[in-house]
Amino acid sequence: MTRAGDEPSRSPRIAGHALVEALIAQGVDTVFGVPGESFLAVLDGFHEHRDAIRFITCRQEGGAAFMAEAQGKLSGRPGVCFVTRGPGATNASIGVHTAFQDSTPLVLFVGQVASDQRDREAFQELDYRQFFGPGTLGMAKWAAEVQSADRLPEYVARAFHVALQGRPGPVVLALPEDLLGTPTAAPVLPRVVPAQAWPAPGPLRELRALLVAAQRPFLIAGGSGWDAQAARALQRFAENWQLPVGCGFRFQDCFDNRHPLYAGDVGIGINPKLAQRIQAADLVIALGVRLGEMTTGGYTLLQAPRPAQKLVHVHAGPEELGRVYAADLLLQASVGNAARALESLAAPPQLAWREWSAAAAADLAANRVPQAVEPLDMAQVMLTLQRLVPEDTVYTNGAGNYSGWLHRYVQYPGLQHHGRTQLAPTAGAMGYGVPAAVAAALLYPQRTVVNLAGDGDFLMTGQELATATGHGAGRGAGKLVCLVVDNGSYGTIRMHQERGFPGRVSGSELFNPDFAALARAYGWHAGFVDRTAQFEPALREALAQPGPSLLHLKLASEVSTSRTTLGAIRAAALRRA
Ligand SMILES: Cc1ncc(C[n+]2csc(CCOP(=O)(O)OP(=O)(O)O)c2C)c(N)n1
Repeated sequence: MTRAGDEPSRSPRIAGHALVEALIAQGVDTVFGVPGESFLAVLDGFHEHRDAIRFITCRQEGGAAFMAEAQGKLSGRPGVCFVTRGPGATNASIGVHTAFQDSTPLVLFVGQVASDQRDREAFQELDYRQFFGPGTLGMAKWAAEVQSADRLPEYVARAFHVALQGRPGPVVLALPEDLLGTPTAAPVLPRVVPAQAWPAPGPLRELRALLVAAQRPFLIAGGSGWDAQAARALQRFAENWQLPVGCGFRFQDCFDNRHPLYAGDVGIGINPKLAQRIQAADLVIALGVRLGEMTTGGYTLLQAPRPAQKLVHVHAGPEELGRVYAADLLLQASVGNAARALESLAAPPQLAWREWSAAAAADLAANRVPQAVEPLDMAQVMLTLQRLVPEDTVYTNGAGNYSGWLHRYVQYPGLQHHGRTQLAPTAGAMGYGVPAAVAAALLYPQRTVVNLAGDGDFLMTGQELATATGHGAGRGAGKLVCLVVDNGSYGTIRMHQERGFPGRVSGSELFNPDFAALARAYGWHAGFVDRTAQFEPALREALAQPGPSLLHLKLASEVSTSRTTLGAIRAAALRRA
């Protein structure tokens, strides 16, 4: 929509405006970014169309790219981020890498030097095709530089197709500065509907035969591309066949964690009983999930490259099928189409593994019983948290041992109920949780959003608290709460040090600010908690605020993970030495 008013209007239409119109045609109503003089014509397009689309100004491009990544996860459509050339693009690269490893659709637009300055190493010049790939393993699926103003809609449409089709992921489009100011009459193209592969009947019959012959099957679900219908179909498939279901690392919301067939999360800090069960399975069906290092316990739950179990891998990306494992059956299909096809597979009246599935559920229940920890018990904190916040709360985190409490004790509802409720980086990118929470709060103001961050993790992107305040995040019906777990160290690294170099602390200690005072300086409500009993009243007070809140949780530095202490890790390492 073009706004008429007392401002000078631009005529003729320039490519920077055409780009914003192309985004609106794709259904984008919010983009995240940090401005640069390289894309002023696009910023002017956002001004022109401000009734239809908003530009959320962030404080660092890493934060902006994480916000767009979270947008991609939550909406299932590409998140959109705008950054300037060289320094802006390199800052944003963490979000591109995270989107790649999480298979999240994302389009990063980067201002580029003017065409007549290319290849001179002009100011902040970078070759984005070299920097982002796709030859660079694990960055962009496609990186391109728009070649003409009239072809801009073609590039945008292709970017959306590439981001969404097959294994979803990030795309980078560089925008030469001169091109953005060039007039163009190119029409916008329609909203992209991704092409999706269906599983063929023959392999489905084979899959059914493998299931019928199994004694101890196990299903691991995960990856991107899930929607409510797919999650419902997965649940019915699991119910029809009474299959125990684990969720791949940080895809914990694709199966309802409260369901009797849920067996736990298959990731870092896995329940040892669950790891044993997967190793003892005679058939593993991996649905939608990559068989990456975290989901395979470092390629030990399934021995690489030839697992002891029979393996069926279903994935939308042909490049994932057979990447590591010599599977017994490979199906290339989108997760939605695959789940619907699996749901229609008729199960025999007698199933050999009912006790096996019940035992998996019992192991999970036992794993959720906390051991008492003094003076601040993070397990109780998680249980209290989930009791007090609404069921559709979105939980976010970055990387660090602290996230283990979230994954172990919070029960994510299946995404058929409230869409995605877990925003967490498979790539283990520290600093993800705060921007992801800010994005979720801005995109869904009626939803409560809780970020759990480590003290190391939090300060990587903590400046985005200002973005939240500036754009009114957490001021709607939903609350925005950040919980900072302060153990005075990069605790995960300290843990690894104690395992490999016991007692020799090096480079892992932290000086911390007063997190509550810092949050107040950003206009947030803040509180401090160092005992379990203080948490419930502090959280109630936070949830009663009209705006966002931060609670500084001071943890004893001796507490290392949800299962053990530094002292115990050190003692075990010394015994081994
Ligand atoms: C951006 C980034 N830098 C470094 C690392 C390596 N790393 C993984 S966990 C971790 C420490 C996390 O510390 P903190 O957030 O305090 O959580 P804790 O482990 O103490 O619970 C580090 C440095 C990483 N994963 N991501």
